[in-house]
Amino acid sequence: MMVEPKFGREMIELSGFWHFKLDPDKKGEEEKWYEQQSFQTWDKLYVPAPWNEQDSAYTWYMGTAWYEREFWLPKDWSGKLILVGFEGINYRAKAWINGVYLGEHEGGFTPFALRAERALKIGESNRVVVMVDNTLTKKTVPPGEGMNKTYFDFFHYGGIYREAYLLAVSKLHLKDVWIRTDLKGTEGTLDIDLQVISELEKQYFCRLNLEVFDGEELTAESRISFMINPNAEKTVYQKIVVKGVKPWSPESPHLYTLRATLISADQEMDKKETRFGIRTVKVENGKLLLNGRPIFLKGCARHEDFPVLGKTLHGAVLRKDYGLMKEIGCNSFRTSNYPYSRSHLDFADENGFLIIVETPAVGLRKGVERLDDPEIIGKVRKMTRETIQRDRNRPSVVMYSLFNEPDSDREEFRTLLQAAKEEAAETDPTRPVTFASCRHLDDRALDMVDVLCHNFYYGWYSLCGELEEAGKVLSRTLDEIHEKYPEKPIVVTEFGADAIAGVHRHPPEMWSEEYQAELIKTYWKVLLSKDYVAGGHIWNFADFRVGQSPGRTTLNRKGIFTRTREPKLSVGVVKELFTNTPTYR
Ligand code: GCB
Repeated sequence: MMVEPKFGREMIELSGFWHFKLDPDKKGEEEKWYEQQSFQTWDKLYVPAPWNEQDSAYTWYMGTAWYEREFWLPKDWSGKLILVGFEGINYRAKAWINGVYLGEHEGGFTPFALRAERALKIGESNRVVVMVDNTLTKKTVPPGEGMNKTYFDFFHYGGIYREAYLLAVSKLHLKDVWIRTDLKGTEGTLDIDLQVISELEKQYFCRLNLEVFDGEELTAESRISFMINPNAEKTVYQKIVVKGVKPWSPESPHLYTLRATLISADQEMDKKETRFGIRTVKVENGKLLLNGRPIFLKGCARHEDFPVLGKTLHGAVLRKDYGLMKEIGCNSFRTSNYPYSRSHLDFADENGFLIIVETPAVGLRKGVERLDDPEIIGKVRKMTRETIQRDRNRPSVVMYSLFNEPDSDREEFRTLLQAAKEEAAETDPTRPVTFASCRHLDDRALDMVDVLCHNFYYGWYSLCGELEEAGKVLSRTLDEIHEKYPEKPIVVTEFGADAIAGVHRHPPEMWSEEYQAELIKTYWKVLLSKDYVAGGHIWNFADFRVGQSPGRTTLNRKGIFTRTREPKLSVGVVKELFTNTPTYR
């Protein structure tokens, strides 16, 4: 699986079997396991995939574990800058190559890359060792106290569960390309920031050739020249106008590619291709507008979860899920409760899905003593930045959700939200921001966001078995929220009921397939009756693994599909509801 489409650079993927060993007493660092020469006594696990479902001995393990593998580095990588990259390690990681410490990263859902050339042997075999620690505390983000005591409702997998790779770039290279788009009539404007890095000892004159491709056809181009100082970083800005634009939309998800070629001393130093779409997203007069038209988000919130693979959604599973979502008429989902993999969102760009990208800031409630604790604020800022930086060029991303169900009825939450908002605005001011609230009328921070997102469970956690009453309370609550904030569209980001596949009751009863289907119908009718509602997401697309508790029957069963994607009764109902709900209204 590619880390970026058409990376255009030299890469070595590190997928495959790695040696693996638990370190419950945390002795590994002191005993310098990273300097060890033989790993024959260690177990073997597949990467990428969490450790939990690869062996029953590891399923409930929380703590430190070690990974090791060897790889060959080709001779022609000499003289380049080399990074070892990890797309996702849950939760904390430290890495060594050939016994040399490279660095660490905290945060289970965002990518990181460490400089490696000082540790590497070119044209030889090399050894990479990674220590992973998935211990939860009240100060991790998300927080928790144990595998069955998470402050969030999904299984706490551990390990290297997204791709790992080595990447070679030249000493003068493009670190990042950021494209903001605007559209007026059929004319598109691209505001492009290109971050150039030089680790050369002399000042260099450079040229950047920018070419915009519509498929194979070159539709616009531009050139910029500049000087870059020795060992410096420079952000170069360029505006490009594209005429006769084919805008990106759910019904026509048209994608363009920007090819940036960096040239110095008549030599091509680097080339980076970035995929983007031209479209606008705005909140105006209480509506969420895509390309100027009020849009209605319909879909199911998701999780990255599948038997054995755990949090690693293999391309074949993603392909199947997108097929199913399209079949039943979805046009949207939220990456609840953390950013999903790049491939997950590549499909969204290609298939016209409207995505609310959520950061990993879930569970900031109950046991967390102070939400304005500087340590928590620091971690939330960093994860917000890393989440947005990765996905800000994607046309599918229409909103950032900065938290899921925080204690937003606590006054201190405003300080935390303010920090996350600042970070989001600095990283990308072009999308509306929100968070998923479960505090509704008691929420003290709704004034601070652009769109109101609410998770409702009337008829499940309250008003048990009382669907008619649940519908009335939902309707009343939505109206009251709307009265307080008439200028903000509302998206119902969660509603649902557990249904154990195969359990049937007439008349419908909680836990039966019929009850789930009836609840969805009841909610949908209410949502469609409010013109200030800009969408609804069923909780959840598929059943997913959770920790052990009396409220869960081994899985969270609110999926309309089972964990292995077999349909429950609701699927037919949802297909009917969604296909009869237009995308624009
Ligand atoms: C919620 C949470 C989600 C849970 C869901 C449930 O409000 O946002 O993480 O899984 O309810 O099923 O209880």
